[in-house]
Amino acid sequence: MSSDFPYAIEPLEEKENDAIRKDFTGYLSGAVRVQPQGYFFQGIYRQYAHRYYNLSLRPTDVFVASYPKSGTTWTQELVWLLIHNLDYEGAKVPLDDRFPFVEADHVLDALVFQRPELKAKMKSTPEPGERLAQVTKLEDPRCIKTHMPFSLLPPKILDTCKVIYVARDPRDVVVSYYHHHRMWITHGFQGDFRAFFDYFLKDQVMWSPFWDHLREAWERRSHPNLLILTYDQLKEDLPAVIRKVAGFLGKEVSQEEIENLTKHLHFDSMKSNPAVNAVAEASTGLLDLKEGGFVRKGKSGGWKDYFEEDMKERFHAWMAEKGGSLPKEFKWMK
Ligand code: PPS
Repeated sequence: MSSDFPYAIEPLEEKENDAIRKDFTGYLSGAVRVQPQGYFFQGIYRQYAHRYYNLSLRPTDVFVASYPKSGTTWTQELVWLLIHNLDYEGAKVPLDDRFPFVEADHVLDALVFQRPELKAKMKSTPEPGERLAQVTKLEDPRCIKTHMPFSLLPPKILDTCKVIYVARDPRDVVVSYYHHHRMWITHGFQGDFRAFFDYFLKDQVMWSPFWDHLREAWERRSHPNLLILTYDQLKEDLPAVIRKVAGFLGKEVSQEEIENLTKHLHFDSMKSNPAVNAVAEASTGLLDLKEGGFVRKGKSGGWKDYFEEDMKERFHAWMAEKGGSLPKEFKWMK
């Protein structure tokens, strides 16, 4: 703990770390937890924690924040287009360059700098801190993606800039996150879905615990600079979400513009759009577009094809115990 980062970062038990290093071949620096909530990260996070927490903010910044696999990319594309007055030509640039992921460095470093055999496979190798530097160099208005919970972001974030937080049913999140962990060599997950499910329920995956992450956003929901959306809302009525986000960002959109944007953001068009479906990242060697690709199935309720009976019960008990009133607020538990 230091004055520029107020939380303790503790390593996991050595036995737990050994299992994690074996099952997640990208996690060479092992894993740590940030107390008091126990947020789980690769050990390399130690080098970045204070830099994320003290990120210099601008009043024109717009953040899209989420627990991973909650509809971040979908929301980013929507937000970027609204902010840039529906510049579809400009939106052909890879999303990651237009709307960088501020904490990407701490996912990349372990792989690139400690595993020479993987480095050899990469077509280009990011430098440490490169992604954070990219964010600091962006012109206004900056669009920034983060998976950090509020407590690990700059404390003044909501008093300074706008944040759109998107949340998704954790049962769909765990399925999507499983495929994600198998696709990205930065995670390199070796196990099957059941094994990943166990890690998820133990909060031993990056950016967990899920419920604390969501609760931190929910507690701030009345702040005028925070808008909370859900993946289900985007699925059920995208034009209504576009109107809501436009209002939040102070943008006017006509009916025709809403219709065109709805078409652009449709699952089929996102799936075939190389600027948003991680083709650029795949070309560097960082991920292998297997497992159905980055824009994969795009379903609500797809978890039903993955969960066996005992898993349904365990997940339900976990939601009831850890989620408190949240699963009901979000209509994820009947
Ligand atoms: S990440 O890696 O955390 O930023 O991933 P994230 O973007 O949050 O989530 C990826 C999931 O969102 C789905 N997706 C969409 N669903 C419906 N319509 C559209 N347009 C869309 N774009 C992305 C994507 O397919 C991932 O979900 P799964 O369940 O894996 O398909």
